[in-house]
Amino acid sequence: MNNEIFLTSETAWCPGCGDYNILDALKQSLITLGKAPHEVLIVGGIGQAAKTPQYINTNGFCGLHGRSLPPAVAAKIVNKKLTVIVNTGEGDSYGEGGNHFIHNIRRNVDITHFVHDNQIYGLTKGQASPTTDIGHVTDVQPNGSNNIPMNPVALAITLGAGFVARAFSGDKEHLKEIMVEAISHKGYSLVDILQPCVSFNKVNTFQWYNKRVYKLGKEYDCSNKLKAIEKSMEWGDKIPLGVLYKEDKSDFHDKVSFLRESKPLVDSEINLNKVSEFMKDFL
Ligand SMILES: Cc1ncc(C[n+]2csc(CCOP(=O)(O)OP(=O)(O)O)c2C)c(N)n1
Ligand code: SF4
Ligand SMILES: [Mg+2]
Repeated sequence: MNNEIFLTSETAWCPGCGDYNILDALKQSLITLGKAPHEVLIVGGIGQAAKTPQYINTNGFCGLHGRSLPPAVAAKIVNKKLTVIVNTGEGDSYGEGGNHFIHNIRRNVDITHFVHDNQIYGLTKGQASPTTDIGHVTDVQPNGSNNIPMNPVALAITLGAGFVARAFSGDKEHLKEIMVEAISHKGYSLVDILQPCVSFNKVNTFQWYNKRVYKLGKEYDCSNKLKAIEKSMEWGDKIPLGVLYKEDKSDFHDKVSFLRESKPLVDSEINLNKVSEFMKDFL
């Protein structure tokens, strides 16, 4: 299988945008895992990152802003054979979709969540997002953002997520390795991907991240939750990249016996007599 299999048309992203490497790494990780296009569903909400389903030749779904996780969860529940991957922005994931983010971690449905975190609302031209640092000046925050930025990786670990990682779109090979590991993980997996927006975020540039990011070494124990929380709090002069926390645990299908034992809906036989009987209740 080669890269061609996941090729699609041109994108509407700006030249130099950090989203390109994420799309490339996503395609390469699917090839590494031997996935065929029909076995994969990519889901987005609304935003620049959320356009990803339109730029890759797999099944795709774009929902509403902040509502990328519910359709992804629904698709996985009715078809456990499908590899379901959400690709969307940090505004979509942690802002308007914040409630879904929190409760989805608690449910632990086996989906992968790649957040293109550019610390800005890209599509709507540069307003502060949930991860914008304090003091960051934008057109609508002329005195600098004064809200405390969210720390999605620390939040996910404390909520009980079984796979939490951080990657950087400027290091495509490392990003691909993390993506492969995240997709292979059973249960919800989060990868917060630092993604420069070259048009509307003039602070958090490729150079800004390059100066700060470093990879977690072999000595780092990603099964130690307290250490992982401590590591996930690191931000500023030093930003760790890699799998911060990993734990095998029961996923949603394991916990619901009907789902565990039944076939995907698409492979189930449909008894039209029973459907007609059921429909009579609505007449
Ligand atoms: C329900 C709803 N609320 C708000 C918007 C406006 N809106 C569209 S994209 C967006 C923010 C996008 O930021 P992010 O999710 O970080 O994605 P990016 O464009 O940065 O990749 C907003 C607020 C919308 N389209 N629909
Ligand atoms: S506005 Fe920013 S996030 Fe959107 S395509 Fe351009 S560089 Fe990328
Ligand atoms: Mg954004």
